[in-house]
Amino acid sequence: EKVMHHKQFITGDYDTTFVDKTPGLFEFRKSRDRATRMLNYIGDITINGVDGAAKVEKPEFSKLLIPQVDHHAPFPDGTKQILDEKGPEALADWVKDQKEVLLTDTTFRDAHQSLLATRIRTKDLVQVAEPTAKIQPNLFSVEMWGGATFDVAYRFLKEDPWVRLEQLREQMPNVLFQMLLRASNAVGYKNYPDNLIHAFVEKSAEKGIDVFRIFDSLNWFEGMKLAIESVRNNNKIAEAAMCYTGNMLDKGRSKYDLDYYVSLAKQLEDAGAHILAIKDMAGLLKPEAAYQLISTLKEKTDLPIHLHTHDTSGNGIYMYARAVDAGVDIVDVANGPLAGMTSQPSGQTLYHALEGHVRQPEMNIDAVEELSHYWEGIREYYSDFESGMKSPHTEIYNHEMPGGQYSNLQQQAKAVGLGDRWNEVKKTFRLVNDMFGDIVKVTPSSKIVGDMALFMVQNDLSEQDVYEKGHQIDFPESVIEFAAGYIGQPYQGFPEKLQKVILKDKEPISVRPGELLEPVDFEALKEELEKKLEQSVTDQDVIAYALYPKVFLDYKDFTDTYGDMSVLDTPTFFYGMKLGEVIDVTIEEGKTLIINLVSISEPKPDGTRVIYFELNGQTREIQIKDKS
Ligand code: 3PY
Ligand code: ZN
Repeated sequence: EKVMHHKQFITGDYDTTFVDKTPGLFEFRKSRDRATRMLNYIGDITINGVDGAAKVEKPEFSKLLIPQVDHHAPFPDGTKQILDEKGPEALADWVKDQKEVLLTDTTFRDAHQSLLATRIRTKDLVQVAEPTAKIQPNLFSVEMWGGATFDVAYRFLKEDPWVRLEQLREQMPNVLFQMLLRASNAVGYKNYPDNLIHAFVEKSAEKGIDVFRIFDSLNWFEGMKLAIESVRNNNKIAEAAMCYTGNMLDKGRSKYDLDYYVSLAKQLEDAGAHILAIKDMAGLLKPEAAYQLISTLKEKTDLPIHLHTHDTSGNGIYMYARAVDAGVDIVDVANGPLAGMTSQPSGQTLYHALEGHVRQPEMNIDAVEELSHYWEGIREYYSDFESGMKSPHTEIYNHEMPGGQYSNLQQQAKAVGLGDRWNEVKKTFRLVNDMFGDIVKVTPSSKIVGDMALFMVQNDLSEQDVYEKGHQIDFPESVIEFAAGYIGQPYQGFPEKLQKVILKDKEPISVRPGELLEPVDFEALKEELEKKLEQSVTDQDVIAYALYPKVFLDYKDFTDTYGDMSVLDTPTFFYGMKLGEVIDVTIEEGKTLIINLVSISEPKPDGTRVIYFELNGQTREIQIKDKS
């Protein structure tokens, strides 16, 4: 009652600052019932649209087609059982013994990271998890975590990535779960203290991750050792990745040649990797290069080889076919409707491409096509996040931007007014790469190259200008950190002349940044967090807070205000409701709310609108400030 009549509440203007300024009401807000908080969220989205985005009329979507599988039938055994019963070494041996090429399905992670800005929500993944696990029990793994999913879940989807892991694990008990781990950068964009990496790996393993694909954004072996060790200590699969960059076939560009990859692979094997991954994050690996690289690696190491690519150029399937001939053990594919372009090649396409080949992957193709009907529907939900790339893009071989970065950098360029100079930005991206000494470009090093490219275009700086006037220029923070050694050491070092220009009097470091960082005091951090939030927190919360303090607190703030909105269907989450629409929302097992949006008033002089809902048959009024 007291809360309902508080002036600020009535205006609907009650973000956290409201709580900070009026702490006496805190308890009341907390106890506001779940349904009211949910109606506030739906009301706000209906009137104002999602954060920052202009309000859009809710489109009509077709009904989702979820393949029917027998819920009572047990899950067929898969790779998960092999790992759990026999351990990672035996699993690696099993992989090498398979005649057919094995598949990792990336639909749950990299595919939507690369096509839809990582926006697919947990609900949309969980409802197809059991069908996927029953239709494709012979997958090597499902990649469903890591990379950008962790950050984006909290930041934009307002859901807890650990809950995603837990819920999917329940629905897919038979297939290995795989995540992408940015070595010392974990699932973030900077180096973290060693004990945070250990804690993150340990908790992820405990909660259900089996395969950790570990990469360093500069292919710096020193940066990867710790994560490999950490995964091994948890008895999970350490899949060490070499990022493929440049063009092995170009004899005029010899920095990353066959010998380079072979010697890195051997180092990773000696460090205890169970599987070797080739991570072709930009889709630069051409078919003949793949053939040479993989046949040589098969000869020079004993490791199974797992190949990852992005189909940006349109060469993905042919490249995979050559890799299969060379003996690759596992390749990454996505389900058709979320495949192609900046995503992975389609699994179904590969299946058909290899018909008649002794290594054709096993697939219940008709059932997999049923799954594709589901993903087709899901992709519609997220059309606002499409990058707009409509056709194969061979320019990738020039600019070398990773699959996930292209649309991101394009958005960033637009945001700073460089939308119509996009071609110049792409050219400058490559120029910066060459100025930096031709480096591996993948999160976070790719972001640094992007920052520098935008900076140069924005300030009309040529390469010459940078050397001549650079002493008076303040470069972007990320570029300075890179030149100072804080994201690790690039192969063959950082060009000295440019390093001096960027760093001025600052001295670069040459040790592993993690060695210089204070370990996280988890006890103290937990106390701090519980005090801040006035509630008890889990170990997972503490780890998330250590990785992303602000993102995590903003997420908690959201759930304090609105509750857990991961229970809403995706169209309602993004677009709110239409007049007269009825939805049902299961907020917990056996507890469903039927919500009807009855009417919306004209704005009052202060801009507030009254929204009338029917909630399980009872009228509810919600006041929302119209921000338009
Ligand atoms: C990530 O780090 O998120 C990537 O997908 C890199 O390719
Ligand atoms: Zn990728």
